[in-house]
Amino acid sequence: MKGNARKRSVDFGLYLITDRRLSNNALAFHNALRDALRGGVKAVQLREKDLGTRELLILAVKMRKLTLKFNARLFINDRFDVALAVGADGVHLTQKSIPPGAVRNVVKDRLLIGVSTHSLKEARRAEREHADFVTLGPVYGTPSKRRYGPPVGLDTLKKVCSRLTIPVFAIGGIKSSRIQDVRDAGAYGVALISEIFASDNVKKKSGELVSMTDSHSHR
Ligand code: TZP
Repeated sequence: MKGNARKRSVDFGLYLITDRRLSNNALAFHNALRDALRGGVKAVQLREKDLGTRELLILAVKMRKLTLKFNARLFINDRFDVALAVGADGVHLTQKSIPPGAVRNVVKDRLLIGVSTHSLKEARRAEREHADFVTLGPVYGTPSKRRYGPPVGLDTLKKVCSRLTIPVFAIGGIKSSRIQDVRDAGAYGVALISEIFASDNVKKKSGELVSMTDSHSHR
């Protein structure tokens, strides 16, 4: 295949999402991310919604360098243009983004497409529109409940997992202690922020989570 047009696969079970505000400063954020990668994290989504385009691009370039060092996948939230510009592996779309089908028409196989969903209806639509995977949640209540809406619960997770053929990642309030339950519900993997970024030992916590979710690992 030519250039970037190689087939990519969802070869990770743990999907780390950034929130740089959980770190004290830019250096602490960089170090936390590096520790997560050292701990074995193989997929990271840059999700910093308050950044302007240029700031986002600068941070994305740094993250691309860092993730490549660890052979980890990089996704950019919402912005497929930024994802293409920095050579990321994928874009992660929200329900307000350009829909996955339209993004797919532009990017072809150059990017994996993940989509945030909150119901069976949204998840099925994402699958129909050629998403490679979805996140479904919040499964559990999170402190940030106001931002993410009420929890959908394990029953909805189970239903969505049984009706979709693409991978479903459980998101929202995911902690080590809940991984068995979401995997039992059929989740392909988990997506999370605070369990890693708010941990006082990011590398150790990452290693623990990777070992609980690594059946799709590409290492
Ligand atoms: N979407 C649904 S819940 C959520 C997002 C981005 C936040 C997940 O954060 P945490 O800290 O892992 O609960």
